[in-house]
Amino acid sequence: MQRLSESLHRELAELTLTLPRPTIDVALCVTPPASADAAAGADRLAARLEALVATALGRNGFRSVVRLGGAHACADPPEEAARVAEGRGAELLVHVASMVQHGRLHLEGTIVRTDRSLWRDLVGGRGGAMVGQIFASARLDAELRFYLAQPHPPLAPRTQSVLFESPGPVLGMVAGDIDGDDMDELVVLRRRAVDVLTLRQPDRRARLVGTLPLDALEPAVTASRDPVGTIALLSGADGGRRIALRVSDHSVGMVVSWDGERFDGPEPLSDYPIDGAIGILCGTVPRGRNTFEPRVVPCSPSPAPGPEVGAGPFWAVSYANVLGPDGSSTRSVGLVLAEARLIVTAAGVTRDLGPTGSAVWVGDLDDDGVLEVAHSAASPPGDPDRLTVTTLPASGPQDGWASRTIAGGIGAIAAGDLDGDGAIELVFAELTPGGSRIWIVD
Ligand SMILES: [Ca+2]
Ligand SMILES: [Ca+2]
Ligand SMILES: [Ca+2]
Repeated sequence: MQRLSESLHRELAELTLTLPRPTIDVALCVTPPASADAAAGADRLAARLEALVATALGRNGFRSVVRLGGAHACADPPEEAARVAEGRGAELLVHVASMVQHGRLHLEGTIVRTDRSLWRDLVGGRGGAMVGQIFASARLDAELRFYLAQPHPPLAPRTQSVLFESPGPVLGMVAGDIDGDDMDELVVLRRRAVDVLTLRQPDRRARLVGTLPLDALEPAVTASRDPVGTIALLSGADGGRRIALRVSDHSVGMVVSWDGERFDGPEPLSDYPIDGAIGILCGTVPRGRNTFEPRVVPCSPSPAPGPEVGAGPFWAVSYANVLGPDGSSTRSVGLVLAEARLIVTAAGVTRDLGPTGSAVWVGDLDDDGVLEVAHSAASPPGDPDRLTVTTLPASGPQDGWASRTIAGGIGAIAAGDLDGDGAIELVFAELTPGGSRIWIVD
């Protein structure tokens, strides 16, 4: 819902630029998706979407928003509803249809004028004519699935296959929509480059669509050192996402962006970026070490202290805001301590999940509002490894599933809806003698 709200706000902000004056009275009607008709949630969803659009209209200076109230008032064609809207004193009608397709909720709004004289005098023509359109779309998260009575994707995967062979060791991976096309990309950090991969229908083959060489920008870590590297997505107020990364203690951190065709940047960033979802947080590595100090800090130039993440140095950390069916958000942290124990804090409760490898990811894999923790095995570096997923409801850890055992160690884990079907895929990088093998479980 938050995503939809931000998306609507941006669309309406553009639309207001084209209006003769922004402070006008509008009427609003929203039709729930046909798939919600059978569910008890259809009316609640329509009311929720109306509230969402009304908030976005209010934020954009529309003077008063009259809700026409439910599907019966949102008649097709919009000319009918425009007459009702005019009777309620509105100059414009925002007529929104919603539909569920490929695991996403789409909103399509037509903005039509009524026959109120002032508006007609300004732009001419008859009531019912379209003056603008708005579009918004969001993946079905736990909240939308609850309202729409849509089933959750299965948690346990059916297949495990190689997605991509990457040259050199992978230091970190993140998945997210970095170019704003509503599809998640996979961003892979190597010692000397960062790659953008896409996985698109219909063939669902991984495609390397961009590579930014890092050698030209900064000296990369020498092969003899144990590399330390981190990568995080920073979410901006405009809904855009930038990539923050650092490959070694010999380099500096940087922020770059990707527009779908090329990289832009870099801007410098202090320390090692480790999270951009709950705040732009950095970790620090003392010189000569390869574990992080126990405190994370807001990335430079902000001077404020950050949250404590644990009692001692750590290998890796993963943050998530898990959305519940009621729209509430719960912060979760997964932490791999230097002594190789996995510590997870969710809803204010901290649990020790026992021995672990150095790779960790936390989040809601199946959009049911309950946290999952994915981590590598507590095996010595270079030994065979496997990925384990544990579900962590308030009552305590529950067994999830484990991947097939692979020959090399797992260096990084990421998750996102890479193929655009609405369900999240989990990917992990296996370090091999010649480079890295990126696996996908689906
Ligand atoms: Ca994208
Ligand atoms: Ca879950
Ligand atoms: Ca998917």
